Amino acid sequence: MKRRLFAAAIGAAALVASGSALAGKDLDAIKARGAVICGVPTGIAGFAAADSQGKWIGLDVDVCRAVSAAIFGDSEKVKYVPLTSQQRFTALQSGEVDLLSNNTTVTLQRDTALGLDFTAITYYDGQGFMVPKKLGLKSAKELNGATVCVAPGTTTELNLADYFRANKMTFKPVVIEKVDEIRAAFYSGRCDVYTTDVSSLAATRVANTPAPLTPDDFMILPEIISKEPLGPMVRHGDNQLTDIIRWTQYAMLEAEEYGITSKNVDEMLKSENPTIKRILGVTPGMGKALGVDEKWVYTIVKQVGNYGESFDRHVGSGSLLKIDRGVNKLWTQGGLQYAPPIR
Ligand SMILES: N[C@@H](CCC(=O)N[C@@H](CS)C(=O)NCC(=O)O)C(=O)O
Repeated sequence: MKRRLFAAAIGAAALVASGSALAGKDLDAIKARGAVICGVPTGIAGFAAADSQGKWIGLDVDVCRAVSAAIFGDSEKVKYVPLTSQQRFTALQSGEVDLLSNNTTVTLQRDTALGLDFTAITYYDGQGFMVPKKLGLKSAKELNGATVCVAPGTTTELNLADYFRANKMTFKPVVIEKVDEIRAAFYSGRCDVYTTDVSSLAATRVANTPAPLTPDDFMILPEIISKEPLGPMVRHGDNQLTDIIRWTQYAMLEAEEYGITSKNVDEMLKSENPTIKRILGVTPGMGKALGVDEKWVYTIVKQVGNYGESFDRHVGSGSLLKIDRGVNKLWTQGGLQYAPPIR
């Protein structure tokens, strides 16, 4: 009996010790500072771009806002740091930002070799090619010998080389770090082709085509040459912060799945559905488990919206981009967006 008690005491001590080791310094620093510092792209319409008042808007921005809502009960406690693809990992490693919400593709090497972790996939993307229609191309297989604009430090660069090699074609890369300068090079005709994630190509075509050219002068070729699952990244070592960011994404998906929107979330507090009661904290427990307020999902949905609302508003049917939800539909509608249960 005595021995069993002793073993139980050691077990409890180990739990406490590991608990405090896992609730790490990054979350503490965020709380002490009173703001989340979020690394975002320098400007991709619909995903992360500052408006004329300097307010950051977009699907990637909503990830930061939702994390802020979960931690502070207020989606506006965010500082945005615009980063190029080349700068992003160093900025996170050095502690300049707390997280990246920066159209970053999950890959094995990034997850293992950088001292960084991915949380959840916020957008399933793929790499494509944009060309002027006047070139009269129908397929990426016709790009032999093309001059291709591409950003450094990206999966894009690697896939581009693989694709051309696999198809026995050659290309001349024009590698430019700043997205503004890539666009300028492409639109001035310095490159025949611009390659990156198709979401960014769609955004660039709609929002950045300089007059007198129009978006209709350009097309995205049909081939999608890679998988680009995009998601937020954090540093290794603060598992509680990682959990909060991961479950913030799942919360936005769960809310959509259960029909909870920014418009009806107050009504939904009265729902008899046990799952909805748990999600919204009417039945407590989930917030405590995550180390945030029980109303965390309520606050995220009220202030930011569910995933579908955010998608439609910024990049989908309610936006200029009009990107089809495609594989980013919920799994219940034939898509890949699937959140584990909040329970
Ligand atoms: N998803 C790819 C490509 C990411 C990428 O190239 N992002 C660029 C342009 S779409 C970017 O965010 N640039 C930020 C900027 O320069 O504003 C990756 O993770 O390597």
